[in-house]
Amino acid sequence: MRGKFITIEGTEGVGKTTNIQFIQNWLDAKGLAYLCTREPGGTPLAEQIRELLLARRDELVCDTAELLLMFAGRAQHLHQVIEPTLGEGAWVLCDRFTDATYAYQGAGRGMRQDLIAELELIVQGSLRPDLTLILDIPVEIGLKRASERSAPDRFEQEKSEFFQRVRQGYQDIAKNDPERCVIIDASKPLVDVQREISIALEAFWFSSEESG
Ligand code: T5A
Repeated sequence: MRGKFITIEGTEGVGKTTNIQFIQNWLDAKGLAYLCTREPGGTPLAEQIRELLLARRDELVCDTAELLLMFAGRAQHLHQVIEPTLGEGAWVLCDRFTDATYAYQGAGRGMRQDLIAELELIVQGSLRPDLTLILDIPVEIGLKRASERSAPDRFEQEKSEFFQRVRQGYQDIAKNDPERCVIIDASKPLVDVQREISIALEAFWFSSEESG
């Protein structure tokens, strides 16, 4: 049986990395084989693309180049890692995926949604995540958390308005796909955030078992 594909999303500093460890503990407790990965990245080539994308530079990166680099890394990641792992029956837990492209390049940069959908079809075919946890916090709190942790990368240099649009983009994604997406209030203390994540995971597990 094919494995399940879980993604975790949200704006900057929302707590994805922190909560991935918690999700891994849940997967371990269920005795599931899984692979934890991230985007951009996940293979040597895609990690190099990640470096290209995140590096601060004097040259202005054009929106189309940014979009195509995201999907170039994703194509490699899917081909080399995600598809084979799911095919072997293991689960995949991925820190960001195509929802990030709709939120950042679509809602944030203003690139056309139908263009992103076309690339999504070329690169992914019908593959979509089975469950997406969207961690949500006011932009300023996330940026503050992120800045306390490390120096800003190229995306984190953007203005607050950019991240407001990205946040709205994620909320729209969740509204349009409520079966797959669960919004988690990540402004709460970690223990409360993880309780909400746990409820979402158990509900997903129950419905997966039900559907065989
Ligand atoms: N991108 C990506 C696109 O534009 N398009 C795409 O298609 C894709 C895939 C890199 C960038 O790429 C862009 C989006 C990104 O800008 P990334 O590495 O996932 O993606 O970047 P970040 O969102 O910047 O990830 P971070 O690692 O910065 O943030 P996290 O993982 O969300 O946050 P985390 O866990 O490191 O937490 C930040 C701090 O907050 C604390 C933590 O201890 C940590 O110090 N914290 C809390 N504090 C209080 N209460 C809580 N509940 C807390 N939870 C965490």
